[in-house]
Amino acid sequence: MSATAAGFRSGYVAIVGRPNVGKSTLLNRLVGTKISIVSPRPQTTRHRVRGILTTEHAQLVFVDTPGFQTLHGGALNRALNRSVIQTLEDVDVTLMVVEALRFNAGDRQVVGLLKRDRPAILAINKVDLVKDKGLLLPFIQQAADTYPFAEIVPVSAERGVGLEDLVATIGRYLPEGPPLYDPEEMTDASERFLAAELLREKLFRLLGEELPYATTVVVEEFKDEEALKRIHAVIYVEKDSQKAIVIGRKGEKLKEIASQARLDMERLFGTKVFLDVWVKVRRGWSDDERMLKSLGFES
Ligand SMILES: Nc1nc2c(ncn2[C@@H]2O[C@H](COP(=O)(O)OP(=O)(O)OP(=O)(O)O)[C@@H](O)[C@H]2O)c(=O)[nH]1
Ligand SMILES: [Mg+2]
Repeated sequence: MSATAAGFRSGYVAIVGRPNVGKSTLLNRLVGTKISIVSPRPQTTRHRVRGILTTEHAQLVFVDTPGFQTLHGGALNRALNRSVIQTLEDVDVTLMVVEALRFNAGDRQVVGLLKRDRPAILAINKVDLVKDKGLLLPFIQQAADTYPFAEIVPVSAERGVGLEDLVATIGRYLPEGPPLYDPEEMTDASERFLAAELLREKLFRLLGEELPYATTVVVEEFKDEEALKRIHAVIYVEKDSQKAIVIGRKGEKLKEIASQARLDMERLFGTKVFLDVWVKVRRGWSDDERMLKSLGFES
């Protein structure tokens, strides 16, 4: 197998950054499949999601992380931030993501988390939004003055610009070694986890204001049947009034949420899906360490 040839490199790469800079979009684009959910709202990602990219020369195991933020308190946000900090300890290379021409206090906080004992590469994302490309060079210079990044690479995760260069660059900083995962694999996440996430993504995309932040999803049953997968999921909310909004008039909202999620699941799994979704109230779930644990969040 050529993958174990001399000079092959492999390792873990943490994708970190403040919320909404495009970390999950980048992971999906790098791996070539949607394994991490994406929405226009900050703080969409709540779990570490691993995506595997195997090339002729290297295997990069990306770990997508929640956007690091300190504006909101609460047990959930503390748990998310802890998981970012833990991930940084566990990886070989850090890939920090920022938005082109923006380097704000949130980005500086993330810089403060970087470990000086291992390489950090900066991806400047969303360059497709920069009309005057002449502004990029001074921005790169400014970023370089902020931290001793090993490399700085401009990209557009959405358009797929600069990604080959990024992959080759990261590869050079990984230790030599055989692949850590089967080269055919794209993620180690279970279908059950991915199903819960796809449903959660629809909550982020279809519910207004603060509501997505008051919701979480648990898949209670995931059954492989002959020609279909049977999935039973529960959307947890904080209060009765939120439950009514998620369900909507005559159940229309919930129907839309479930039907979009089902289509995504069918696309990802390549089979028919029967999806049954219930909405339940669990008062204060997002600010209760014990409840978070029972809902599948790492402590
Ligand atoms: N124009 C443009 N938009 C992008 C690009 N990459 C991501 N986006 C958009 O930015 C928004 C946030 O993307 P995500 O991938 O969810 O960002 P994230 O950093 O994972 O966010 P959190 O998980 O909330 O921390 C979405 O609306 C994406 O479509 C890009 O290269 N160009
Ligand atoms: Mg994300």
